Amino acid sequence: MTRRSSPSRSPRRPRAKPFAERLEAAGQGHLLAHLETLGPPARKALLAEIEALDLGEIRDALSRMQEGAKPPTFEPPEVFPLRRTAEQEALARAAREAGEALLRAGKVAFLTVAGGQATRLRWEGPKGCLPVGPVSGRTLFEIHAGKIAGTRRRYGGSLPWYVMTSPANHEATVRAFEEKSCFGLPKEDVRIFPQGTVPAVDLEGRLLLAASGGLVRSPDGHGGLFGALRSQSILEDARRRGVEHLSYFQVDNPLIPVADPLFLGLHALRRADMSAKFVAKRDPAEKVGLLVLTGGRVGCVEYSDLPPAVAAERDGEGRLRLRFGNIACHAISFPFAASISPDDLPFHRAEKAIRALGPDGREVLVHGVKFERFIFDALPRAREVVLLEVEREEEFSPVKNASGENSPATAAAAMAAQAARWFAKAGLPLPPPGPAGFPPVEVSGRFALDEAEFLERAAGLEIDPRKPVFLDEEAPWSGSRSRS
Ligand code: UD2
Repeated sequence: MTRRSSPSRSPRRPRAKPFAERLEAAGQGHLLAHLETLGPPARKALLAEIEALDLGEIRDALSRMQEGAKPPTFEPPEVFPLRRTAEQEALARAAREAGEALLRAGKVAFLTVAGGQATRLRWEGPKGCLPVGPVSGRTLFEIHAGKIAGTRRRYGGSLPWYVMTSPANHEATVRAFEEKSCFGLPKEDVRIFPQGTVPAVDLEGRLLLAASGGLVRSPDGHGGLFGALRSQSILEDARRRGVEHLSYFQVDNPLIPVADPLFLGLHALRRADMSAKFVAKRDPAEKVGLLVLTGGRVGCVEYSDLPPAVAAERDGEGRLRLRFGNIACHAISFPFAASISPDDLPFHRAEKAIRALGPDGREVLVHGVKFERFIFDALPRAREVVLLEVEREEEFSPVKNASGENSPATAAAAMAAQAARWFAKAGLPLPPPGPAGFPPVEVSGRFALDEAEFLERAAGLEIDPRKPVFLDEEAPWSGSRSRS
């Protein structure tokens, strides 16, 4: 919602009358009275903020969304499944090799979205600073950093990590990285950059004023990524480094492999623009977006936009007809990322109680609308898309809520369960389950990125099952480390 063009605008302050008229015409007349109450510096700042907006676009975004378009139809898309034919297995082998070659050649960058407001989590700091390691107590950022270090060690090269924050958690995120020396990664290969913001409005589309001065604004959603990649010169950095594919994942999922050679290879061999991973949806009510075919294009439909009767439909084999749960992990080719401009993605609205100044100038809770763009709305723009099915217990355990389902506790349990499966495969003894109900074992990405690497490295390991075990750093690691 920023002005794209500024036809014959004077660099000086706008003349009062046309500006006032423009505000009135855009339904923003209430701002005029407020401007009158401000001292010169605050007035100047607010004027500049309003001038930078495309007021018509705000009104359009609101009304477009209120129109209620004809409900679309959703079909199952073509996917690369877990149960594979011999032909698909052969393709998977070739793809894994192609993905590994890309990583070895330094043609991949890690891309994490870690902005947004962790309201559901009741957590003050950045979501990435949540401790979830079942034994180590490591944070989401540290866990991802460990896997990135493991990937760099395995494939060599200086694969960069781009981390998108929101203005509200940017400083805290930078501090968290600095305090731990970028978690052992070379500073020059880590770029932390903030996403943009969008003004919030009341239900009539009037801009809201913040008590701290200026307009109430909120992060522009993970779809704001494409704009931020440009404006924060991340595309430039990636181009300079020869990056061809972005391995995108969200900070809230500690199980996600940060750069999966199979996924990257399938994506590259198919010359796909943007690809996505999915897990089989558990039941019709599970709150997960669905990858579907709609209007002949692959897209993602939010669970809240899917009528319950459609969500419950079964196919001939008794499976959910639409079962392709989006785990928000994408491979994005560089030219495609560079081709998407922020305005290519629609705004979604979220109605919320928003703190803003009331007509009497005091702060109140206003029933209003925040706007967000979603990364998966870029999928229908992709000419080719690979949809790869993965095992939920190996790759998906997001942290969305403070407790219960999809919480730090379930993510810690999922990490420990994964480690326990690998231990069992390797014939290693397991400590008995602790008070949280799972055996206290954890494997850092620095030690092993997947089961195959774990089995290689675990050979000859001596484990003391009387203590919690955290396997990290150098391999082969002889011994175990306790949480303390
Ligand atoms: C998202 C998907 C959902 C499913 C699920 C998988 C949407 C609307 N829904 O659920 O379909 O795939 O993820 O986990 O996306 N973020 C930003 N900037 C923002 C907003 C969010 O960086 O302005 C980051 C945030 O830090 C987090 C991620 O995006 O890592 C997911 O955001 P969310 O938790 O709001 O998404 P959610 O739970 O609606």
